[in-house]
Amino acid sequence: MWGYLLGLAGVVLALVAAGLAVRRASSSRPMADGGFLTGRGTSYGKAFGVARWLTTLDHKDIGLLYIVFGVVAGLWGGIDAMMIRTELVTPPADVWDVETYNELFTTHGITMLFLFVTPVFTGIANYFVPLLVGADDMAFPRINAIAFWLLPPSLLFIRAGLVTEVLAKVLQAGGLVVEALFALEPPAIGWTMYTPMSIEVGNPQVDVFLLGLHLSGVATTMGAINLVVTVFTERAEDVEWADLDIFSWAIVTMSGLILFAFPILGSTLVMLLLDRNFGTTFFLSPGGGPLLYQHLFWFFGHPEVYIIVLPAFGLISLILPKFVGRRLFGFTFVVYSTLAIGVLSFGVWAHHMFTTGIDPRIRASFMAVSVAIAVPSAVKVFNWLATLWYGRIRLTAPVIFLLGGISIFIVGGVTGVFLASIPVDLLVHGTYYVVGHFHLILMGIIPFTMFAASYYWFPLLTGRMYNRRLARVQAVVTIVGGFVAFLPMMVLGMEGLPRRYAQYPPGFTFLNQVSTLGAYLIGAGVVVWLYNVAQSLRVGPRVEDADVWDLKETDQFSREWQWFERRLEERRGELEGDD
Ligand code: HEM
Ligand SMILES: [Cu+2]
Repeated sequence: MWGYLLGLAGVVLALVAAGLAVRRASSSRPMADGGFLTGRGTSYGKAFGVARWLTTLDHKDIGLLYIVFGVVAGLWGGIDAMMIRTELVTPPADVWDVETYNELFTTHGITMLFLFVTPVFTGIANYFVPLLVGADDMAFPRINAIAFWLLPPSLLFIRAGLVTEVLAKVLQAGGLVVEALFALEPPAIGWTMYTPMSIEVGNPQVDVFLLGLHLSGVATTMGAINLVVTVFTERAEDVEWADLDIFSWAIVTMSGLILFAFPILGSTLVMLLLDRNFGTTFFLSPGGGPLLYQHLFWFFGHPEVYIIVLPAFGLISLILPKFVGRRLFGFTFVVYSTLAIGVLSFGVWAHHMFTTGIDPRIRASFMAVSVAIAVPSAVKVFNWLATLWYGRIRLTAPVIFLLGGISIFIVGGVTGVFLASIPVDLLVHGTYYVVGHFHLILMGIIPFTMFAASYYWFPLLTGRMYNRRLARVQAVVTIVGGFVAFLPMMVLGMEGLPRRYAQYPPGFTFLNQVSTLGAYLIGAGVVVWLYNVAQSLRVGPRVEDADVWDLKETDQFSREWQWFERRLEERRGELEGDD
């Protein structure tokens, strides 16, 4: 088992090293300072084709790699979600068996949080933060590449169970039986990996999974350090802190949270691995017990929630004003509320533990902070609404997505305040109410702002325009799907349906079917998005004028668009030169 793992890790490292060596060899400009990019411009010699993507150090290329990787992982996690909801169409566990169901919600949760959201936002940050702050590239281009290339192996480790099973069956069909490949089954321990279950489960894939998760944490931390250093040290001279755009503020705060939260996750995972394999008792009763695990996990886990929503808030605050023709209302308040959320998010972890029997006095103070953290979130909502007020709203696809996202966020946020109140939590803990609440927020705000950003920046990213009508249709379908999928869950939860069950009493059938219908609508929306992106990449009309959204009119033609304009002009110059 361990030999197999070490071998795999060795291959991965060798590939990364080889990639960097090729990169170094093909780089026409030696970097004597060990990879710290100085001087202007990043137009050092680029390789072509596949080699270019494998060896690139350009923040824009790496940003795109992150985004593509995250989308692929998100599709995989989304398929899990569709499979979960398909199972729940009928009361008995008849579509997939109970074990498969448990594996599905485990891999769905983990994949969405660690391999979809974080990489996509890191990718957007990689592409745009340097442009927005006027930096030539990220502070450490090489670390940037390494951080990205750790992700594909961590995805494989985390999801190895399914991959190895398919591989094993293919080999078996060819007459070759590899026992080791059959030994790995997808983990079924929930994304929170609560002890003692996660320690006692024999499945060796759990160890591979924990290592993969650890690896993704290392990658995320490296990326975060790079983003913080970039904003602090690589800003152009004319970009003071007061001029820093709202998205970069959000990214700096997110990265700061990562630096404090992910090391805790890493340590916890190592302790878990030690308990599983080397007889330690960190999380067994003679040692710290399962409660210690939960404290450590949620000390990481709650900030993680904000790690993934802060960039979404940042994108809303950045994009919304562009289509309203007004500056963001109360810019400084939005910045301060971002920072406040960042700090407070470390003080609320025990609201995930209200029902574990911790001291009621401690519990009450966690309730107070949990309710208090709603204030800076509400500040943001009020600022968005004030921005919309008196604005000339243009109903483009990005705006429809943002409006849908804000509305869903309001519902999800308000239901969260109830959840933060101990008496309510005692009632609905572990029910579908919780699933409904966090999906309204996670689904409503994260993919929605990603879709909005993908349309808003599509011309800049690809030089082409997308199909606007199709995009608006997609926005409406996805928003409707979001409400239809997750509002019924709130009701199911209040009626007492527990989460994580593959089967349920027939009385809950109707609402479950409605919820599944909503999920399929979201799935259809994603397919439409993929189609639109693929088609527009091929045949979308070329963008000639960088001011696609008439931003000059309202004095919001920000740095990334100015960069795009320069680039279009350079292209044009080159073309004319050719004639
Ligand atoms: C079409 C979209 C989605 C659907 C239909 C969906 C559906 C579900 C369902 C039915 C569960 C299982 C609940 C249970 O039995 O406890 C679940 C769990 C979960 N989902 Fe989603 N989901 C979607 C999108 C997302 C997104 C975008 C994220 C994160 C950004 C996410 C994160 C999670 C997490 C963390 C869990 C917890 C797993 C657990 O209970 O251990 N989901 N989802
Ligand atoms: Cu929390």
